[in-house]
Amino acid sequence: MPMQMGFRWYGLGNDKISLSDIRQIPGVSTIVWALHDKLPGEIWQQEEIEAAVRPILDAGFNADVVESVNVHDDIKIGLPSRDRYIDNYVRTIRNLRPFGVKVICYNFMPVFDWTRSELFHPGDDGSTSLYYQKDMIQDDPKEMADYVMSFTEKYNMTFPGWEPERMARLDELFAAYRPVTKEMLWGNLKYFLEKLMPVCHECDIKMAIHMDDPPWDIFGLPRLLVDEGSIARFLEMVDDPYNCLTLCSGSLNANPANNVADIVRRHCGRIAFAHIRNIRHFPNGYFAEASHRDCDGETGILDILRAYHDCGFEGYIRPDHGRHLWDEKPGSVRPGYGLYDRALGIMYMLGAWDLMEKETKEGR
Ligand SMILES: [Mn+2]
Repeated sequence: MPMQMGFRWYGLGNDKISLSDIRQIPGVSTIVWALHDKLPGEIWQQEEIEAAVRPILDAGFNADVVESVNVHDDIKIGLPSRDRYIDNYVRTIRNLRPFGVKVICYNFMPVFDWTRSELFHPGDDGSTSLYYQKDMIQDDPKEMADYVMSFTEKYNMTFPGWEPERMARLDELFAAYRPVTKEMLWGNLKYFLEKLMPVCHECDIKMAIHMDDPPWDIFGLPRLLVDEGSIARFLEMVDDPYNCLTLCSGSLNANPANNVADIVRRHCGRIAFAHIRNIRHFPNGYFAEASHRDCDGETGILDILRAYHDCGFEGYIRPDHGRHLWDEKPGSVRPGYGLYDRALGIMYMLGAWDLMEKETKEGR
C-alpha cells in the first residue's frame, strides 16, 4: 500500500474546519481523529465511535488513524489500579476494530502532553506559531499550565492531554509521579505494551507511540522517547511488529542534535505514522515552529521525505502543527491546527514526493 496522507480533525462541532474544506486539499485520504471528550482510562463505546467515524467515511475518507487514545496516569505511575485501565484500553482497541482503524497514536509523557511557552508567537512575516522559550519552562509548572489553560477558558477550547479535570489536580499529579524514576517509567511502559500486544495482533491495530515533546526532562519529570538511542531501546524492549512509532520530526528536532532522517532510515519498518513539522532554532536555544519549506527551518524536511521514500514507507503521514495564517487567530483556530499552513505543508510534501516517485518510475 502506498503512503497515505492524513489530516488531523477534531470532529463535528469541535473543529471550525469542515470535512468539505479538507476534501479540497489534494491527496488527503485519511482523517486522523479521536473522541475528544473522553478522559484517559475511559472505554470508547462502539456507538460513540460510530457517531464520530460516520461523517468521516461518508465524506469519502478513511478513519484508519486515531490520535490519541490517551493513557491513564495510573498506568504510567504503575499503580495497582493500572490493570483495570489496561483492560479498558483493550476494550477500546476491540471496539475500534470494526471501523477499520489500523493505528493508534498515544504518548507516555508524565503529567503534561506537548509543552510550549507561547501558542501565538508572531513571526517576521505576520503569521503566528507555537514557540518555546527555554527559561520559561524550568521551575514552576503552574505558570505554564495556567497560560495554556487560559486559552481553554477564554475560547472554550480543550486541548488533548490538557484535560481541565487533570490540570485541576496538578499538585496531586506531581506528587503521584514523584517516586517514578525514569527506569520505573520504562518498566511501566513495557508492562502496558506487553498486555496490549495480543489484542493488537488479534485486531490488526498497531500501537504507535509519539515522541516526547520537547525531547528532554521538564519540571523534574522523566521523558523517555527523546533520541535515536531511546527509540532503539523502546523497539527492542517490546520487539513486536505491532509495537510501533509515531515519528514526530518536530518533537525530535526540538533537540537539534537529533538527525531525524537518520532515525527514519534506521527504523522505517516500525514507523506506522509520520508527523512532519519544521523547527526554526534560535541561537539562545529558543525555537519556533516554521513552515514545511525545508529552508524555513533546520529540521531537514527534504532529507526526511527522501528517507521515507527511499525505504518504501507504507504508513500514514500528516503535516503536524502549522503556523496560523491570514484570518487565523486565538479563538478562531486551535494552536497549531489551522487550515491554511497545514494545507500548504501537504502540497509541499506531495510536491517532493511526486517528484521522487516520477524519478523512480523513470529510472532516474
Ligand atoms: Mn507530533
